[in-house]
This record gives sequence, structure tokens and C-alpha cells, in this order.
Amino acid sequence: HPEHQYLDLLQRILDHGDQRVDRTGVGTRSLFGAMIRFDLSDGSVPILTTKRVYWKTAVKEMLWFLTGDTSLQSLLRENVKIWTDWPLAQYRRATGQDISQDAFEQRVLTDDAFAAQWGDLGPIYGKQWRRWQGADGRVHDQIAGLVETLKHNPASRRMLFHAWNVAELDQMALPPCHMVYQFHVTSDGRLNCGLYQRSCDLLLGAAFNFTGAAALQLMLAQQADLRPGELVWMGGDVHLYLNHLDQAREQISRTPRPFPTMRLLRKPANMDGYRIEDFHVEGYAPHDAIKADVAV
Ligand code: DHF
Ligand code: TMP
Repeated sequence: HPEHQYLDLLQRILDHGDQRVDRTGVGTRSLFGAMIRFDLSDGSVPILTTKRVYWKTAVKEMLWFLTGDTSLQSLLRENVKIWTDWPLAQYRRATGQDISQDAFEQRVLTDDAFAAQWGDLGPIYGKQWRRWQGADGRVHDQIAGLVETLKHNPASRRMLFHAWNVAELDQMALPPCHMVYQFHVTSDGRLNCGLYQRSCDLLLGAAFNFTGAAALQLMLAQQADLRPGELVWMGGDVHLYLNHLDQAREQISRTPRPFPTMRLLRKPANMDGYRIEDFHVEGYAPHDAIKADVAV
């Protein structure tokens, strides 16, 4: 089962990870350089089965990136709360106010001025993917450019988009983790996707990153009249936070179940047209959810 690649990586980090202090102060066990390959050509997608993954949240996050939006408010309107911690921490640091997550989210949802001041994540993924601004002021839509190349020059070795905009890193709530996506089209019309992730929270983040990338690959394949091929995930600093070790052991003890399939119910005119209702997942019967605190 392909999920063993993930479980083996968890085990390797538990056994051999280099233990160190990290930016968040929680501490990690870390290993440098890893690869996992998933084959999507049979319709299956890597939504982990050894714990319940909220795949709709992961797909909504990907759709949010694709809109080019970087505001927490739009995410919260979709009831996605996975990004709240970072602007909330910033707000608490700057104002000294000990506001609850719920109260902060309500305020961002209902008070546009507050949302503009405290609820923007800066020029993260969406901005760089859709509106990368060059030194000459020209704005580049990397996603639209990619779809054009997939359609008209699929043998190209230059099909990628990048979020690591060095000039704007200091304005981002977090510098990009899943930072470059590269694509490759085989002679029989399969779309392969390579994702380089410089930093990976293997217990929490990875599950979302696999699911998001697979959804992206399905959309791009559909737009370019290709079939999905392999998803090749490559990690740089792959780590387990020290408060996730028991959860990792629990997950490793479980037996993977077959991956579900994911289908698109509709073909929008372009990459901007996708909605969460377009994604149909079948055969997802995961083990129970595993709770873990995210390191901010
Ligand atoms: N920081 C850290 N330390 N780890 C991350 O994975 C991470 N991911 C970010 C931003 N910063 C990060 C963006 N993506 C969760 C999942 C993905 C994500 C952020 C948070 C998360 O908390 N997942 C929980 C709850 C899911 C839910 O509430 O729907 C999970 O159990 O998967
Ligand atoms: P860093 O910027 O110090 O590397 O911290 C980012 C943390 O967030 C790190 O633990 C990796 C994790 N992360 C993911 O694993 N996936 C993601 O999609 C995001 C945004 C972050």
C-alpha cells in the first residue's frame, strides 16, 4: 500500500530524527530529504486512511490559494479555520489583548476594517501564484501561464510555479512551505506533478499538502485534457514536533485501507471556476481522527 511510504517516514523520524529546538520553541525530530510517490492514474488520491483527514478543508484551502486571495476572512467564510493561529498570534503580540480564537474569527468575519488590518496573511501562496509582481511592475499569473503551456507545449521542461518570492518573504505571515510545483506530461498524455516542500510538519501539514496537491493535479489535468499520473512529493526538512510523538506511534500501529477515488463532477471554463461541490470522493473509510496541537 502506498501509504506505507508515509508511515515508514514517520517511523524513520521517530527512530533517527535529529532532535533540536525549532522556531516555534516546541522542538522537533527532523530528517533532511525525503520522497514519496503516489500513482493517481487509477483514479485514487492520497487522502491518508490511517487517520481521518478533513479532505474538504484541504481542497478548500487549495481553491483559496487559486483565487489569489490571501485574506483570512474568505477562508473563514468557507468555515476553514486552519490559518487563524498565525494572524491571531500577531494580533495578540501587537495589542497585548488575550482574545479567544472564536472571538477573533467572529471579528474578522463581521468587521471588514478589522479584517483588513489583522486578517491578512501577506503576499503568501495565492498572491505569488496569480499576481507575482516583477521588478519592472509587470504582474505574472503563473497558473494561467502553466495551463497555456500544458495545452500547447506539453513537452516543456519549464512547467512550474513558485511561491518563494525572496523580495516579499518578510511581509508573509509564514514563508511558503510547499514552495514549488513542477509538471511533466508523458507521451501518452499523463500529467505528473512534483511538489517540493522545504519544511514539512509530517503529522499535521503533510496530510493536507498531499490532498491539496492531488486536487490541484486533477484540476490541471482536466483543464489541459490530460489524465492524472504520478504525484511525486519531495520534502526538505521533514519533522515531527515533540508533542506529536505519541500520535505518530498510534498512527503507525494502524493498517492502511484502500485510498479513495476523487472525481471532478464538472469542467469549468478555466482554473478560476472550481467550487468545493465539484469534488466527489468515493470509498473513503479512514481510521479515527488523531488530535494534535499545531505549533505556531
Ligand atoms: N504550522 C505548523 N507547525 N504545522 C503545520 O502543519 C502548518 N500548516 C499550516 C500553517 N502553519 C503550520 C497551514 N495548513 C492544520 C492543517 C493544515 C494547516 C494548518 C493547520 C491543522 O490544524 N489540522 C488539524 C485540524 C484540522 C481541522 O480543524 O479541520 C488536523 O487534525 O489535521
Ligand atoms: P517554518 O517556516 O519555520 O519552517 O515553519 C512552518 C511549519 O509549518 C513547519 O512545521 C512546516 C509546517 N507546514 C506544513 O507542513 N505544511 C504547510 O502547508 C504549511 C503552510 C506549513
